Amino acid sequence: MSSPEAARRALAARVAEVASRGAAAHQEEFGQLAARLARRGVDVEALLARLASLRIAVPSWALGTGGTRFGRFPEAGEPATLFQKIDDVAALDALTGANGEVSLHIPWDEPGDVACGPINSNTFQDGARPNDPRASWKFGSVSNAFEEARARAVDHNLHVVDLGARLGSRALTVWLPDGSNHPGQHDFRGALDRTIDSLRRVHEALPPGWSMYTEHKPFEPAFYSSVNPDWGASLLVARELGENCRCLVDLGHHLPNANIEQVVAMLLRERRLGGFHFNDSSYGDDDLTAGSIRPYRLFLVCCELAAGEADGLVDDHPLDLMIDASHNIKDPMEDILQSTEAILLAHAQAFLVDRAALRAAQSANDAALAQEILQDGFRTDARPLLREARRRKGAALEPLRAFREIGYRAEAAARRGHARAAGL
Ligand code: RM4
Ligand code: MN
Ligand code: MN
Repeated sequence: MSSPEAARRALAARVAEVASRGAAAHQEEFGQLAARLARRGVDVEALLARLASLRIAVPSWALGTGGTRFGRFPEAGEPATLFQKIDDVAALDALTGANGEVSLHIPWDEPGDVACGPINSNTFQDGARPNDPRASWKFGSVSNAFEEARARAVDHNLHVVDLGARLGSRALTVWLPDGSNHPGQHDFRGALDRTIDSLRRVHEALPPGWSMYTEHKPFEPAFYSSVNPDWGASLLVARELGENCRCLVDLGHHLPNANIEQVVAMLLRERRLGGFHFNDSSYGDDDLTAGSIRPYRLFLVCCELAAGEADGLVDDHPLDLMIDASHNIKDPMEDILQSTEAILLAHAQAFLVDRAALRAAQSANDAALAQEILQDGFRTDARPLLREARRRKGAALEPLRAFREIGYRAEAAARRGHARAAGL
């Protein structure tokens, strides 16, 4: 049997072989775009280097088919263990050159030995004490009225930090299920006080160099109120906890028509933006492929990131970019490849916006020109830049097509059968 190292080398060789077939067509398209951009004064090499440096972490919980409360339809060949998930992440990275990091969810993916990005605690399920009224998380975790339930939630987060520290992670993402289902059920102020008090104990125990990210969400699983419902509350919590706490923006965690790009701008201004969970949605926390419903909004978010970066607002803390999607009917890896492509493309288009010209138009109150400048970036087909950045890394020109051509899933199905791992 071949070693994992040999398997990875074989995979890279197959990816390279597929890429070589499209090389001539790519060179022609890239050459034309690069020449056009250079004439406009774009430093194409610098842009390629910036694109090549983007890292999009893969959530361990998204490597298997998710589903809804109505049912799940898992495919053969899905990973059954964390090690198989890590193999899938390595394959995604071989294809995109941008997915080298995994974001683990504890206890779903309590690992052996892997390198990881931000690590996630889980107080929304309670396998340990579900029916113990003083200790269960049924009525909340860090905000619970009972001290014992809160203490368990704090301990769980400390355990996750401890694991993360051993794995080389540098950040804890805290998304809380805490909230209420019925008006009057919660003392809003008391619940927030208890939340801050509990999270302070976690924040104070963070190892040096670590960050904590608070992830807001307006509803679900609680349907009347959430303890951290929006960016304002998230910022408030982060400020009260201290300088190592920042806010994480999950694009699906906003009420309809919320101006998420403005939220991003505000958090950047406060230097409290920690990172993203990228996905897309029509209705709520749909967890659909990034950029599949509102690609223009994704672009506008990336424009704020590009502007914040240019203005030095992320110098002290690079942003953690992650996917948080769920795959009900698609092959999970194919969906992650599509999300990764959409996120990279939106970044590339945002980097292409002539920011000096945009600022001049804004200063002159020229709304029409400002819009033209912005949309010029969005309307540029920047895909040849992504392909070139990948080509230079030995990754695939077209990751999704290559994924199919190398027959990754069929081979995984032959090896793994129909078992599947725990998770969403
Ligand atoms: C939540 C939130 C968290 C994710 C869980 C599974 O809605 O988005 O980030 O960890 O779902
Ligand atoms: Mn999320
Ligand atoms: Mn979510």
